[in-house]
Amino acid sequence: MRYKKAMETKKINVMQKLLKANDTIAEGIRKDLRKKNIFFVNLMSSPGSGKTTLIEETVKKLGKKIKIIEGDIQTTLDAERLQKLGVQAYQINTGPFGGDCHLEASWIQTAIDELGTDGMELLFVENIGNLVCPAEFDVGAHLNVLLISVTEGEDKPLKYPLAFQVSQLCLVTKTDFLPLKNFSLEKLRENIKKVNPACAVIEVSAQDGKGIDSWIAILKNKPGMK
Ligand SMILES: Nc1nc2c(ncn2[C@@H]2O[C@H](COP(=O)(O)OP(=O)(O)O)[C@@H](O)[C@H]2O)c(=O)[nH]1
Ligand SMILES: [Mg+2]
Repeated sequence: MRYKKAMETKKINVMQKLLKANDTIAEGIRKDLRKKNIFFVNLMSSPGSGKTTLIEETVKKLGKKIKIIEGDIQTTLDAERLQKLGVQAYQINTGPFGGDCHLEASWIQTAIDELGTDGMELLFVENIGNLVCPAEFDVGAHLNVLLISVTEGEDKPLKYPLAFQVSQLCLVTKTDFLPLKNFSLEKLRENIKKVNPACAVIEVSAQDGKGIDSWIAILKNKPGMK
């Protein structure tokens, strides 16, 4: 029993050290990109909420000054989707290294070094699809954005509060599905407010273009960078 407790304490210490080291690297990334006037946005969501699609729509509007770091356990599919639009995208796969479900700041630094910062005005990280682990690791972004699609249910902010608490903006995606769904936007907004009253919320649809102009305006305004 005492041995188990000692092991647990050791585990907590290691995790705290790991997170502290990660935070230091993340802060360095944030400062360095701010100096270079590069706005860094971290997109988090469940798999399939529309992260890559939103980046595609953003690239179509803002062009090639965008670079992207893609996080997935396996495949280079998302990086390939974006490269087709003529932008630089760097794929990180965690599968060969144990299948981590988050990205760490040191990996982001390596990816930035590989991409180079010349000509870059906006950097996206598409984090690994889930509402748990990415919220625990600061990647050095100026803005954390949480996407939640209308097909996921209004209860997710209550079930996965940390993901909503570390985000300054929540995008409710796939609103074109609303007429087909038994889903209350009001209830979702209420639940987001319960866990993070400061989180801004906008509704978007890549299908019919709803909210995309507001999203682009937010990116141009660079909240969190100044
Ligand atoms: N109807 C609808 N489908 C969408 C929208 N955004 C994304 N999708 C679809 O949802 C699926 C998952 O999108 P994807 O961008 O790959 O999600 P990711 O896993 O978060 O990167 C794809 O089939 C997209 O075409 C949207 O606004 N409306
Ligand atoms: Mg994707």
